[in-house]
Amino acid sequence: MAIPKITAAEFSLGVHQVAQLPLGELPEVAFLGRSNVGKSSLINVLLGRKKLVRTSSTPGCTRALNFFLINGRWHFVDLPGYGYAAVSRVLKAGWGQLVMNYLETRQNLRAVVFLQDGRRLPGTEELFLWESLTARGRAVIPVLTKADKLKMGERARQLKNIAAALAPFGVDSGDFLWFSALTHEGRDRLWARLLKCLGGL
Ligand SMILES: Nc1nc2c(ncn2[C@@H]2O[C@H](COP(=O)(O)OP(=O)(O)OP(=O)(O)O)[C@@H](O)[C@H]2O)c(=O)[nH]1
Ligand SMILES: [Mg+2]
Repeated sequence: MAIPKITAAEFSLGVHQVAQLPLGELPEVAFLGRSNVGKSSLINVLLGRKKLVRTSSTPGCTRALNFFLINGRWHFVDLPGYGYAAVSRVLKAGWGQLVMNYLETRQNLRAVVFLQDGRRLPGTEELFLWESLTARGRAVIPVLTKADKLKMGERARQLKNIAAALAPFGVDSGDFLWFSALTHEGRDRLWARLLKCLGGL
């Protein structure tokens, strides 16, 4: 499948409270994952923009729910990462509540791209989030990031272990996409999955 031509991609707003969530019917996809997993980098690759979304080697770079308007018809939502130092218990803290509320109740949300570092195994936060998302019937697209850091043998082993940990949530090893922001591996397949959820080109 062809990837869409991105004619316009712009930051539209940063949401710090539920009341600031944009009104309107635009379908959106959100990018969820541990801090530093590569959410912002992945969005830049999908959009073919080097620096639309700020990336950083300092975890916790993205603090608000950042909405980007794409081709005037979709929102991509870069969520704040969880799992670093002082906010590792996010799921209860202020902005953790905002993210959970958003994930659980947002009508416009068509799919959640759930990123997991391909070198790690799902931790408590991931299991908690998978549980909440699947309980709400959310469409989740599991992506394994930093694929360029793993050899083929390691990938196979990691995939098997990650899929086994997430099997209780109905995830199958065939559902995962490997992705690399360096080589762009996985970009086209991820677009195909996104377009299915967003209703095509
Ligand atoms: N090798 C490699 N490095 C990557 C990849 N994706 C992201 N990185 C690096 O990982 C670091 C974090 O990337 P970000 O995209 O800022 O991560 P994030 O998930 O948005 O982090 P927060 O905003 O803190 O939640 C940066 O140094 C990136 O250059 C990848 O596919 N391969
Ligand atoms: Mg980020």
